[in-house]
Amino acid sequence: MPVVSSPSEAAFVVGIEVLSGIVLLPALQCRAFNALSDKISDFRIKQFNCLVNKMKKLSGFVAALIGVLLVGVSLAQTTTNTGLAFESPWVRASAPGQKNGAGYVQIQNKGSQTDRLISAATAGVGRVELHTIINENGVAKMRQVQGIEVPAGGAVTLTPGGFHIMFMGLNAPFAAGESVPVTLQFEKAGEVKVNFEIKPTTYNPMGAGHGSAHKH
Ligand SMILES: [Cu+2]
Repeated sequence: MPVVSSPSEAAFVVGIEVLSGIVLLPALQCRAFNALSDKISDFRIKQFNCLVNKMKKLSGFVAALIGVLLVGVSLAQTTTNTGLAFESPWVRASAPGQKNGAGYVQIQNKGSQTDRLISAATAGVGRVELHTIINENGVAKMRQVQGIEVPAGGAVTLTPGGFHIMFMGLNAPFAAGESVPVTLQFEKAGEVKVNFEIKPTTYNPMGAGHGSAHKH
């Protein structure tokens, strides 16, 4: 490579060398090939065919390169879409005879767009709803909500006394030590599968004195 003095000059030289490598070199090779068979009358046709073949190989390479770039772009897209993280997903083990359960988790949004949890689903449960707790004249009541917002660059915490995923009509009780596979549906991120760990009935993430104010 020639000695160069500035970065732009270097880029120019590299550009020229790459160009000559992918366009001029095949042309020169074709000329050399044809020079060996100069007795052949259809010299120009042969040279043309030789060049076409070289270009076909080159376009195959370029197509492969574009493919690799597209895969890279789609991976980057996937990373953005799943900019959600799930901290300590859990449900409480069912008390004897209990037919409902509630799921809690902290959802972090590392992306730059606000997202919304719009539904949840799991097998073996009659119905799954998104709920919050409201205080009505000093009485805590559950209310269904259409979505739970996850602010961009922030988090929302589903916790006893607040937002929760309501599992209604369990076919079998939640048994401590097992887990509940839940498919969460987000407005932007789409479907995300999260395993909710089943904690003992005595489990309280907030410590003593801050137990759930409501019963399901
Ligand atoms: Cu509820």
